[in-house]
Amino acid sequence: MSSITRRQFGGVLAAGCAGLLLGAREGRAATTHQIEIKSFHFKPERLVIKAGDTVEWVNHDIAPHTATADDKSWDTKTLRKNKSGSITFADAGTQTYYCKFHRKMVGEIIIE
Ligand SMILES: [Cu+2]
Repeated sequence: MSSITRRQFGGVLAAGCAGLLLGAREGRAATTHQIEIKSFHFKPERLVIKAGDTVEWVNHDIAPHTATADDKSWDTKTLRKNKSGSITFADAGTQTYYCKFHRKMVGEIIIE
């Protein structure tokens, strides 16, 4: 599936079948990883994924939260209680992020 473009990839993800998609890079199945937001923490705070994988944040707190890249390159926008937001990471690297409402809430995603 190396010919698939990032835009097409994102479009298909939006259709809700992320778990069945092939990774853009290696022809393997892309995975969706879940990070729970509980008690003003991202759980896990540090997550290792593969390029092409998706991360879904689910907010279990009453307070609204976000997962916002330190470099502002991506943002789940505001997640209210029991809402979730997903970001797909196409490129290898390290992404650090925080919650816009609670600056002490931080997390890290390592994309291999
Ligand atoms: Cu927050």
